[in-house]
Formats: sequence, structure tokens, C-alpha cells
Amino acid sequence: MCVGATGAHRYPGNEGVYQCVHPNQGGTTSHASSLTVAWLFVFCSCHMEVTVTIIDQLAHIEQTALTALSEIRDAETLSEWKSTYLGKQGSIAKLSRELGTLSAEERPAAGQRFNAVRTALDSALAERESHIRTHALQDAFNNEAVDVTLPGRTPVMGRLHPSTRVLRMITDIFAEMGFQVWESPEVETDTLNFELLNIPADHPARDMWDTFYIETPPGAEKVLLRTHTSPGQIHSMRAHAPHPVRVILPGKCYRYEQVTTRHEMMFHQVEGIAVGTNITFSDLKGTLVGFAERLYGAGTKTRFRPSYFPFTEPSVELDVECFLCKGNGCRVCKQSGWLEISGAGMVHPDVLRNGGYDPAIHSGFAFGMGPERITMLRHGIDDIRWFFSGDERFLEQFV
Ligand code: FA5
Repeated sequence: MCVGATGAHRYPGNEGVYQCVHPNQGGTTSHASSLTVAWLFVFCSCHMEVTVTIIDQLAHIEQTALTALSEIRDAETLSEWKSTYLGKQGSIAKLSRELGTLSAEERPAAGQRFNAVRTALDSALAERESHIRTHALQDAFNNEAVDVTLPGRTPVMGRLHPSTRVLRMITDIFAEMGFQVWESPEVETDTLNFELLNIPADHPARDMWDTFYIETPPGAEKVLLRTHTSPGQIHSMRAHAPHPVRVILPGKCYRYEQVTTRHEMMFHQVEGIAVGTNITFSDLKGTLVGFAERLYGAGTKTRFRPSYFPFTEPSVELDVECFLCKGNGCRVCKQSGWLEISGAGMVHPDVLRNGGYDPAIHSGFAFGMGPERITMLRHGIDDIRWFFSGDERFLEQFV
């Protein structure tokens, strides 16, 4: 202690820091504040005492800081503690500014003490940080622990769309009969969708098969969304001619259609074509009857009705006996006892020629069926709009 000191005075601007004041200075002078008085005293007669005081203050800060630190349990409070004691405006930094006012002899000892305290606080902080982190981790383990004995959640399994399922059944059946499965474009030219299939610009069949046109420059060929899979007949014949061809072509079709319970503006078709030598109408019948029996069961009754398509001659519609009422007549078959499943016929000589075959040598049959209609008949679905409405209540029934 300073000899004759009047006691400890609060150091202005340095809360919690105490300073000795010489009795002769009386705490006030006519020409200086108490701070100035204190420092005059420091420089005049009591150098060692002030150094001890700073060191005492440092010890006090260290003690307070370590006590506070030991009670901290979370990262946020820890960060506050860090800025209070070790930050740029923290207690240690504030006190260290006083170092410059000490004499050259006193400064090293005080400096060393500052460094020691700072190092002690730094390492205590690091220790506390790691302690808090470990506890946080432990808490997370305890709170978020996975109970491995709980039964697992069954993942929701996707399933195939009913049209896709029936398309696959149809392709499987024809593949067994030796048909290749081909794809052909959904976007076609007017020539392929109509002209080469015997449907010139003014043909009445164009009304029945109206579609969506893609804007093209004036004078350019018209491009459209195909109305049926029949352009695939031309693609596949041209790819094989003059060799035999036996393919099916499943895919989407589009029509400018009044949408009803049986008519969609987008639906699927499966086209089939077989061209070679000596292919007759009985081959067509045998193929389609065999298909119907495989799809609806052995012994399924079928019938062929005369019909008209510009690209087949003769043309027919294939009906199967209604699987619901066994031919007695019901709501599904509209009391007729029969269900139509496909258009078909012998490939027209003009179309054979357009495909690259000589009708004098080659002949062939073709057919086109609608999988949605076939699915409706199989499952008693009363409205085709269910298929593409995206309603899960409908789709999830087809497991
Ligand atoms: C045709 O499209 C011919 N290209 C089929 C053909 C191919 C005949 C080869 C001869 C030789 P049609 O317009 O009838 O024909 O359609 C055939 C099948 O497609 C119909 O039996 C039906 O199952 C389905 N279909 C036609 N229009 C729609 C529609 N708007 N919505 C859902 N399915 C349809």
C-alpha cells in the first residue's frame, strides 16, 4: 500500500479499478482533476504502488472472469463473456491501456502479468468452449436419440399407370407372336399422318381425325400432332421394304375432340402391321383372335364387322364378347353383348406402294386399337377422363 494513502478511490472512467491517492494531494488541487492528481502521485513518489494496484486489478478481473466462466452453460453467454473480458473494449484491453503510463522499469513485470492473465483466460475459454460443445452434443444425442426398435415407415411405392400396364400386356402378347415393338414420332407431317394413308386434303375422314397444328412458315409443310399411330405403318414399311415386316407401334395420339366419357383429346393407340408375301385376311383374323383370347381368356368369342378406313381394304372392326355379361347385354356393352376393341384391315395397295412395296407381290394387314378403351372394358371404368386427371384415388386402385 501507498504510505499515508487516504484510501482507495474509484478510478474515473475505469469502473471497478482503484487508485491510491497521496494525502498531501488531498484528492483535489486547484489545477487538476482527481485522475491527474493520482497520476501526478504515480510519477512523483509511488511508482511501485501503482504497478501493484494494476496487478491487483488484473488479479481481480481474472478472478471475476474465471468465476463467471465456470457458470456459463451456453455458447451465447460464452460469446458475451469473451467480449466483456477479452474483447477490444473488454476489461483486460481497457486496463492494458494504462501500461503505457508506467515507467520503463515497471512495464515489463506488468506486461508479463497481463500476458499471463490473457493466456490463462484464453485457455480457460477454450476449455469451456469444448466443455459446452461436448455437452451440447451429448444433449443432442440424448434428445434426438433414434429408437432403433421402432417399426420403420413403409415407403410409398410408385406404381404403373393403368394405361402403361395395359400397353405392356398388349406388347407382351404381340411380342410372343413375333412382332417387334417400334416407336414412331408423335409430331408428324400432314403427308405422313394423312396423304400417304390415302387421306388427301379434301377427304371427309379429315373431319373425324382433326388435330392440333404446329405453326409453320407460309408455304412450308404442315406439322401436326398425330391423330393416330397409323403413320407408323409408313415409317416401318419404308424401313423394311422390300423385306417382310411385322411390328407393333404403341404411343400417344391427339385429336381435336369434344371430350366425353369415351373420348379424350390425348389417348394411346397400338398400331400393328405385317407385310410380306401371301399374307391374307385369315392371318389378320388369326392374329387378332389369338390376341383377344390371350387378353380376355381362352374361349373368348370375337366377331369381325365390316367397316371403313381409307388406308385398308377391306376394313373391319374387331368386337369381343362382353366379359361382364357374357354376351347377355349390360350397361358396359350398351346391351349389345359385344365390345369393340380394334379397327383393322388389309393394307391398301396405294399405302403398300407408299411404303415401298409392290402390291402385285406383297400384301399385308394392319390394325389399330385403343388401350384406354380396352382398360375401361377390363375394369368397368365408366369415364375415360379418369385416366389423365391425375387423381390419385383413381390411380391407386391399380396395384
Ligand atoms: C384409327 O385411328 C385407325 N388408325 C385404326 C386403324 C389402324 C384401322 C390400322 C385400320 C388399320 P379409330 O379412329 O377408330 O381408328 O381409332 C382406333 C381406336 O382408338 C378406337 O377403337 C379407340 O379405341 C381409340 N380412340 C379413338 N379415338 C379416341 C379418343 N378420342 N379417345 C380415346 N380413345 C380413342
